[in-house]
Amino acid sequence: MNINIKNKKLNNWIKEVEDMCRPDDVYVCNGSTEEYNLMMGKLLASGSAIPLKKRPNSYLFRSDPSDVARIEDRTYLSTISKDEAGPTNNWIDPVQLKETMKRLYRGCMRGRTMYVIPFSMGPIGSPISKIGVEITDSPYVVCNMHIMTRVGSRVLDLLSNDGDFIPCLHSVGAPLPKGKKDVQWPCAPIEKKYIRLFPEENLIWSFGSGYGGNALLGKKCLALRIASAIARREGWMAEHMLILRFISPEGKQYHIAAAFPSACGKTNLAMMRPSLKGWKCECIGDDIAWMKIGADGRLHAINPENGFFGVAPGTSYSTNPMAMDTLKENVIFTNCALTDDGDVWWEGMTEEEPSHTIDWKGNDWTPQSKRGAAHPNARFTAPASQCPVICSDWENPAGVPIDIFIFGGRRGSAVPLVYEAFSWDHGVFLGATAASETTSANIGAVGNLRRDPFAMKPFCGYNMGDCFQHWFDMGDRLGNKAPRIFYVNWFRKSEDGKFLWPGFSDNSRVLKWMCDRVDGKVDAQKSPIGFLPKEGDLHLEGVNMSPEDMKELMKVNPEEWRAEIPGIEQHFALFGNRLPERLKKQLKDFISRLG
Ligand code: TSX
Ligand code: MN
Repeated sequence: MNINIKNKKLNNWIKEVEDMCRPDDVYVCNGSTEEYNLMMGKLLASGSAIPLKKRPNSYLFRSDPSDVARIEDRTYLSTISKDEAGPTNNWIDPVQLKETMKRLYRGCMRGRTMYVIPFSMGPIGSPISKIGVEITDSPYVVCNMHIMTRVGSRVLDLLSNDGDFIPCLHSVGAPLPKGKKDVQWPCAPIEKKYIRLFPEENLIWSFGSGYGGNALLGKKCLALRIASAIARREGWMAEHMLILRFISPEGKQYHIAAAFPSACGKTNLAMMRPSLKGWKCECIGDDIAWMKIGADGRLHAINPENGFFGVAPGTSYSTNPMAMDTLKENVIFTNCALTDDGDVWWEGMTEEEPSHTIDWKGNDWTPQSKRGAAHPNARFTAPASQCPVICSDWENPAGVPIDIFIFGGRRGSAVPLVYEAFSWDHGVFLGATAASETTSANIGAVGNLRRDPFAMKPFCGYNMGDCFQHWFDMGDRLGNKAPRIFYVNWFRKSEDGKFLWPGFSDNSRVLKWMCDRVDGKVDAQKSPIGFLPKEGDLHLEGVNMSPEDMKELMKVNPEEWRAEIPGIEQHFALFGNRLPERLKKQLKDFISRLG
C-alpha cells in the first residue's frame, strides 16, 4: 500500500477486502492530475483507451457489448425485512446474499491492482456532503471517479482516525490469469453481474459490470439509493433532480429543481439558454439534488456531483450548446463512434453524418449501415467546472434556496405544457403519479406508459410508499416556505404526430410563468388537474406557433384524464397500507373534480 491510512474502519475494511479479493497490489488514490495521467497511461498501454486527436486530454472507451447500461433487474436492496424495500425494488435476504456474493468476490481481483478511492459527494467539508470510499479493480473507474466526485487526500484528512464513510465495493469480476493479456473491457457475464445495496448498513456491493451507474458507485448507488434512505432517517431529501438558477432581466434569482425520468432531457434543461430576452440560466447540477432545511426555514440544495455523466446521442450545438462546449477537453467518452480524423461522433451530433466512422463495437460504419454508429446509451464524463454556464454558487457549501419544484414526463397526449399544483399535497400527488412514455433509450417496448414516481423508481433506497409520506412530512416542516410545485410536458403531439411545443430555449417561457406565479404577478385558471396559465400570461412573442396549436397544447380534456384513473389506482394499490391517506384523499379529490 502506497499511503499510510489513519482511519481504523477504513484500514480494517481494506484488509478484509484484500483478503477476500486477493489483488496483486493495493493502491490508495490521492486525486492528483499525475495520478489521473498514470491511470490513463495504463489504459492507453493496454489498448482500452483511444486518444482523440481533436480533443486535448480526451479518450474514447468501448465497452463489452453485454455491459452498456444500468442493470435494474440485477439491482437488489438487501434490507432485513422485504417490506422495507417495497414493491418497486428487487429484494434479497442480506444473510443469504452475503454468502453468494462473497463466493463471487473470492479471488476476483487476482492479477489486478485494487484501487482505494476516498471521495466526497458534495464540496469537501460541506455540512450537506457525505464521504464514501470506493474499492475497485478498474482504472477506468478511477479516472471517471476523478471527474464525477471529489477524490483525494483531503478526504482522508477529513476522515482522520475515526470519521465515518460509506464503503462501496466494486469489481469488474474478471480475474486476470498470470501472463494472460487483458481484454479491452473486462467484465463478468450477465448472470454474474449484481448490484447490492444494504441501506440499513450504509454499504454498497457491485460485481461484474464496469459501466456507469453500476461501477461509479458515488452516483446512483450512494448519492441516490443510499442517500435517499439516510435522508429519510435524518429528515432531508436526496432527489433525482437537476438544479438551475434562472435570473430575470432585473437580476432577481430563482432556483429551480426538476425531476424527470430518463430520456426527457434533464441535462439539456440544466444548461438551457433562454430565448426570452434579458433572462439568464445557470447550471448547478444535471442529475442529483441533496436538500436540507436551512436556518432560514427554506430548502437548500447542493449538487453532490463534480461532473456530468451524460447521454451523448442527441447532444448537439442546437439541442445543448453549453454541453458541447463543456466537452472540448478533458473528457472520457464511452461507446461513441470514432471519426477518421480522430474525433468522436454520435447520432444527432451534426446535421450531416460523417461518411465513415468506426462504430462503438470497433467495426467500420457508414451512413448506409443498418446499425447505429454510437450506442444509444453512449456517454460523456466531463468536469462540471468546464460548463460555460456553471453557476458561481455551484460549490457553495450552503447550497441554493429552492423556489420551484418541477415534475414531468414524456407524454404524446393528454398532459398540457405546464400546470401548477393547488397545494403541497397536490404537488406530492403529481410527483407520486408522474409517468413517461418509454423511448428507445429505455428497455422494453417503445411508447408504453411507465409510472416513475418522483423519477425515483429505480433509485429509491427504501419503500416508495414511505417516500410519499416523507414528502408530506417535509412539506409540513417547510410550511409556507415550501417550494411551489409544477408539472410540465415538453412532448405533447398534434393529431398528425408533430411535437406541438418547440421546447429547448423556449422552455424559458414556461419557467418565467412559474416565476411570475411565485411572485404573485399573475393569476391562474383553475382546471381539474391544476392551475393553468391564463391566456397571454405565457410570453410567446417570437414563438412560431398558431393559436390553434397553442390551444391544443394547453387543452385539458376531462375525458382523457378520466382514462388515467384506473392506471393511477393500480399504481397506488401496489403500496398497500404504506400508501399515505393524504394521497388517497388527493386521488379522491381529483376524481371528483373531473366529475
Ligand atoms: O431535452 C429536450 N427538451 C428540454 C430542453 C431544454 N428534448 C430532447 C429530449 C431527448 C433527451 C426535447 N425534445 C424537448 C425539450 O424541451 N422537446 C423535444 C421535442 C422536440 C424535438 C424537436 C423539435 C421540437 C420539439 N424541433 C425540431 O426538430 C425543429
Ligand atoms: Mn439520472
